[in-house]
Amino acid sequence: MPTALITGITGQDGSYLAELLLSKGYRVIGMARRASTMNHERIQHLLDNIIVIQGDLTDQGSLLSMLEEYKPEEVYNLAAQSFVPTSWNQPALTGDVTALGVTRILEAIRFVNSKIRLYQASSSEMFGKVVEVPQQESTPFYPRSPYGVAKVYGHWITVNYRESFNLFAVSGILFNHESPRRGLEFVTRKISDGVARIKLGLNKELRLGNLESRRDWGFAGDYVKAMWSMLQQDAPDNFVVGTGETHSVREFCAIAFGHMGLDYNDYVVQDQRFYRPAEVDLLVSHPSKAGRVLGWEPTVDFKQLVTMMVDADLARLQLLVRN
Ligand code: NAP
Ligand code: F7E
Repeated sequence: MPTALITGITGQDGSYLAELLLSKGYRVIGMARRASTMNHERIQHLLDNIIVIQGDLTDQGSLLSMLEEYKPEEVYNLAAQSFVPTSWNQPALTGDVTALGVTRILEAIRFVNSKIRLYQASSSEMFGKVVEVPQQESTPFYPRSPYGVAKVYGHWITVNYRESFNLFAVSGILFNHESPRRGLEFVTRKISDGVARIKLGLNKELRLGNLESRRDWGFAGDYVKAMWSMLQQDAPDNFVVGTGETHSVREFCAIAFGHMGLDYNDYVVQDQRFYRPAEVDLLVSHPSKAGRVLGWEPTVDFKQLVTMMVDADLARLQLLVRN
């Protein structure tokens, strides 16, 4: 039975990846940081089948000791300060966790067992103010937030340790992926939750920022399959993963409200508070390498993703209202 360690197991992707690895017969170890209240909501249904241990990307010792104790063959580094607006309020913390945290994981692998395979969760935010459309593995980076800058560091230190120390370290450059488990502050989930609340009469409006920015949105459950597949290749590499389609926040709203028989124009209020100091206007992937080498392709299209999220939030809130 192979062992995999997932940092960021309590996050959206951590929960889907844990499910995938369990279904493949892995022993799954999840690293979670200590909090005064439990935040195991996304992995509650898995707790009997996985081992959750305390650790933190800012703490080198915790990373070293977990590799020594659990001896994983694969490490998936999903932990990060991942919310872009927070990266302007807490830029140093974002750099410590999202950038230097990657070096700490790489150092732990180098010292404990350099045969361990590492997946680093890189991001389309690295393309930022895009210099070519669509974006592929060779597209130069132009990050637009402290988060994007930190991810560029994480990407290059991964490549550097691959080249310096011959580690099997891959960088998955994933475009936005969403699900009913997405954090409530990200725009897709904010919209699906907002629509469901308006439908149930719990809210009257939904306040958003820039409706014109465009993203390449896919389903998180599909993307964790690409992560796993990258670690099963003969050699480590970088891969862009996305749908190859781009849609605006406005389009997301139109479908989400439309699905409930509502017109978004009647409810969405644009609010300067949700605009960013520097925006990423347009992201769209060219994922042909992932298709060719990994055999990966998305199974959920944009409309299915939006309606899946709205339906899930409606069902969740209906249950809450009833109780
Ligand atoms: P997420 O839901 O925000 O999860 C982030 C995880 O990191 C959480 O488990 C969080 O723990 C943990 N974490 C934060 N700071 C930590 C620290 N100092 N030490 C240890 N753990 C820490 O993010 P996600 O959407 O699942 O994304 C997973 C990874 O992919 C992230 O690295 C993200 O930047 C990257 N990424 C995401 C997307 C996307 O569209 N989702 C696209 C490209 C790349 P708590 O639960 O305690 O907060
Ligand atoms: O914003 C616009 C906002 O916060 C998407 C993270 O997973 O994906 C995510 O980063 C767009 C932006 O995600 C609101 O200005 C409008 O243009 O959902 P988001 P993100 O910044 O793309 C990448 C790939 C990651 O790696 C990150 O970790 O939506 N937008 N109005 C809004 N965004 C938010 N959050 N809230 C609004 O009210």
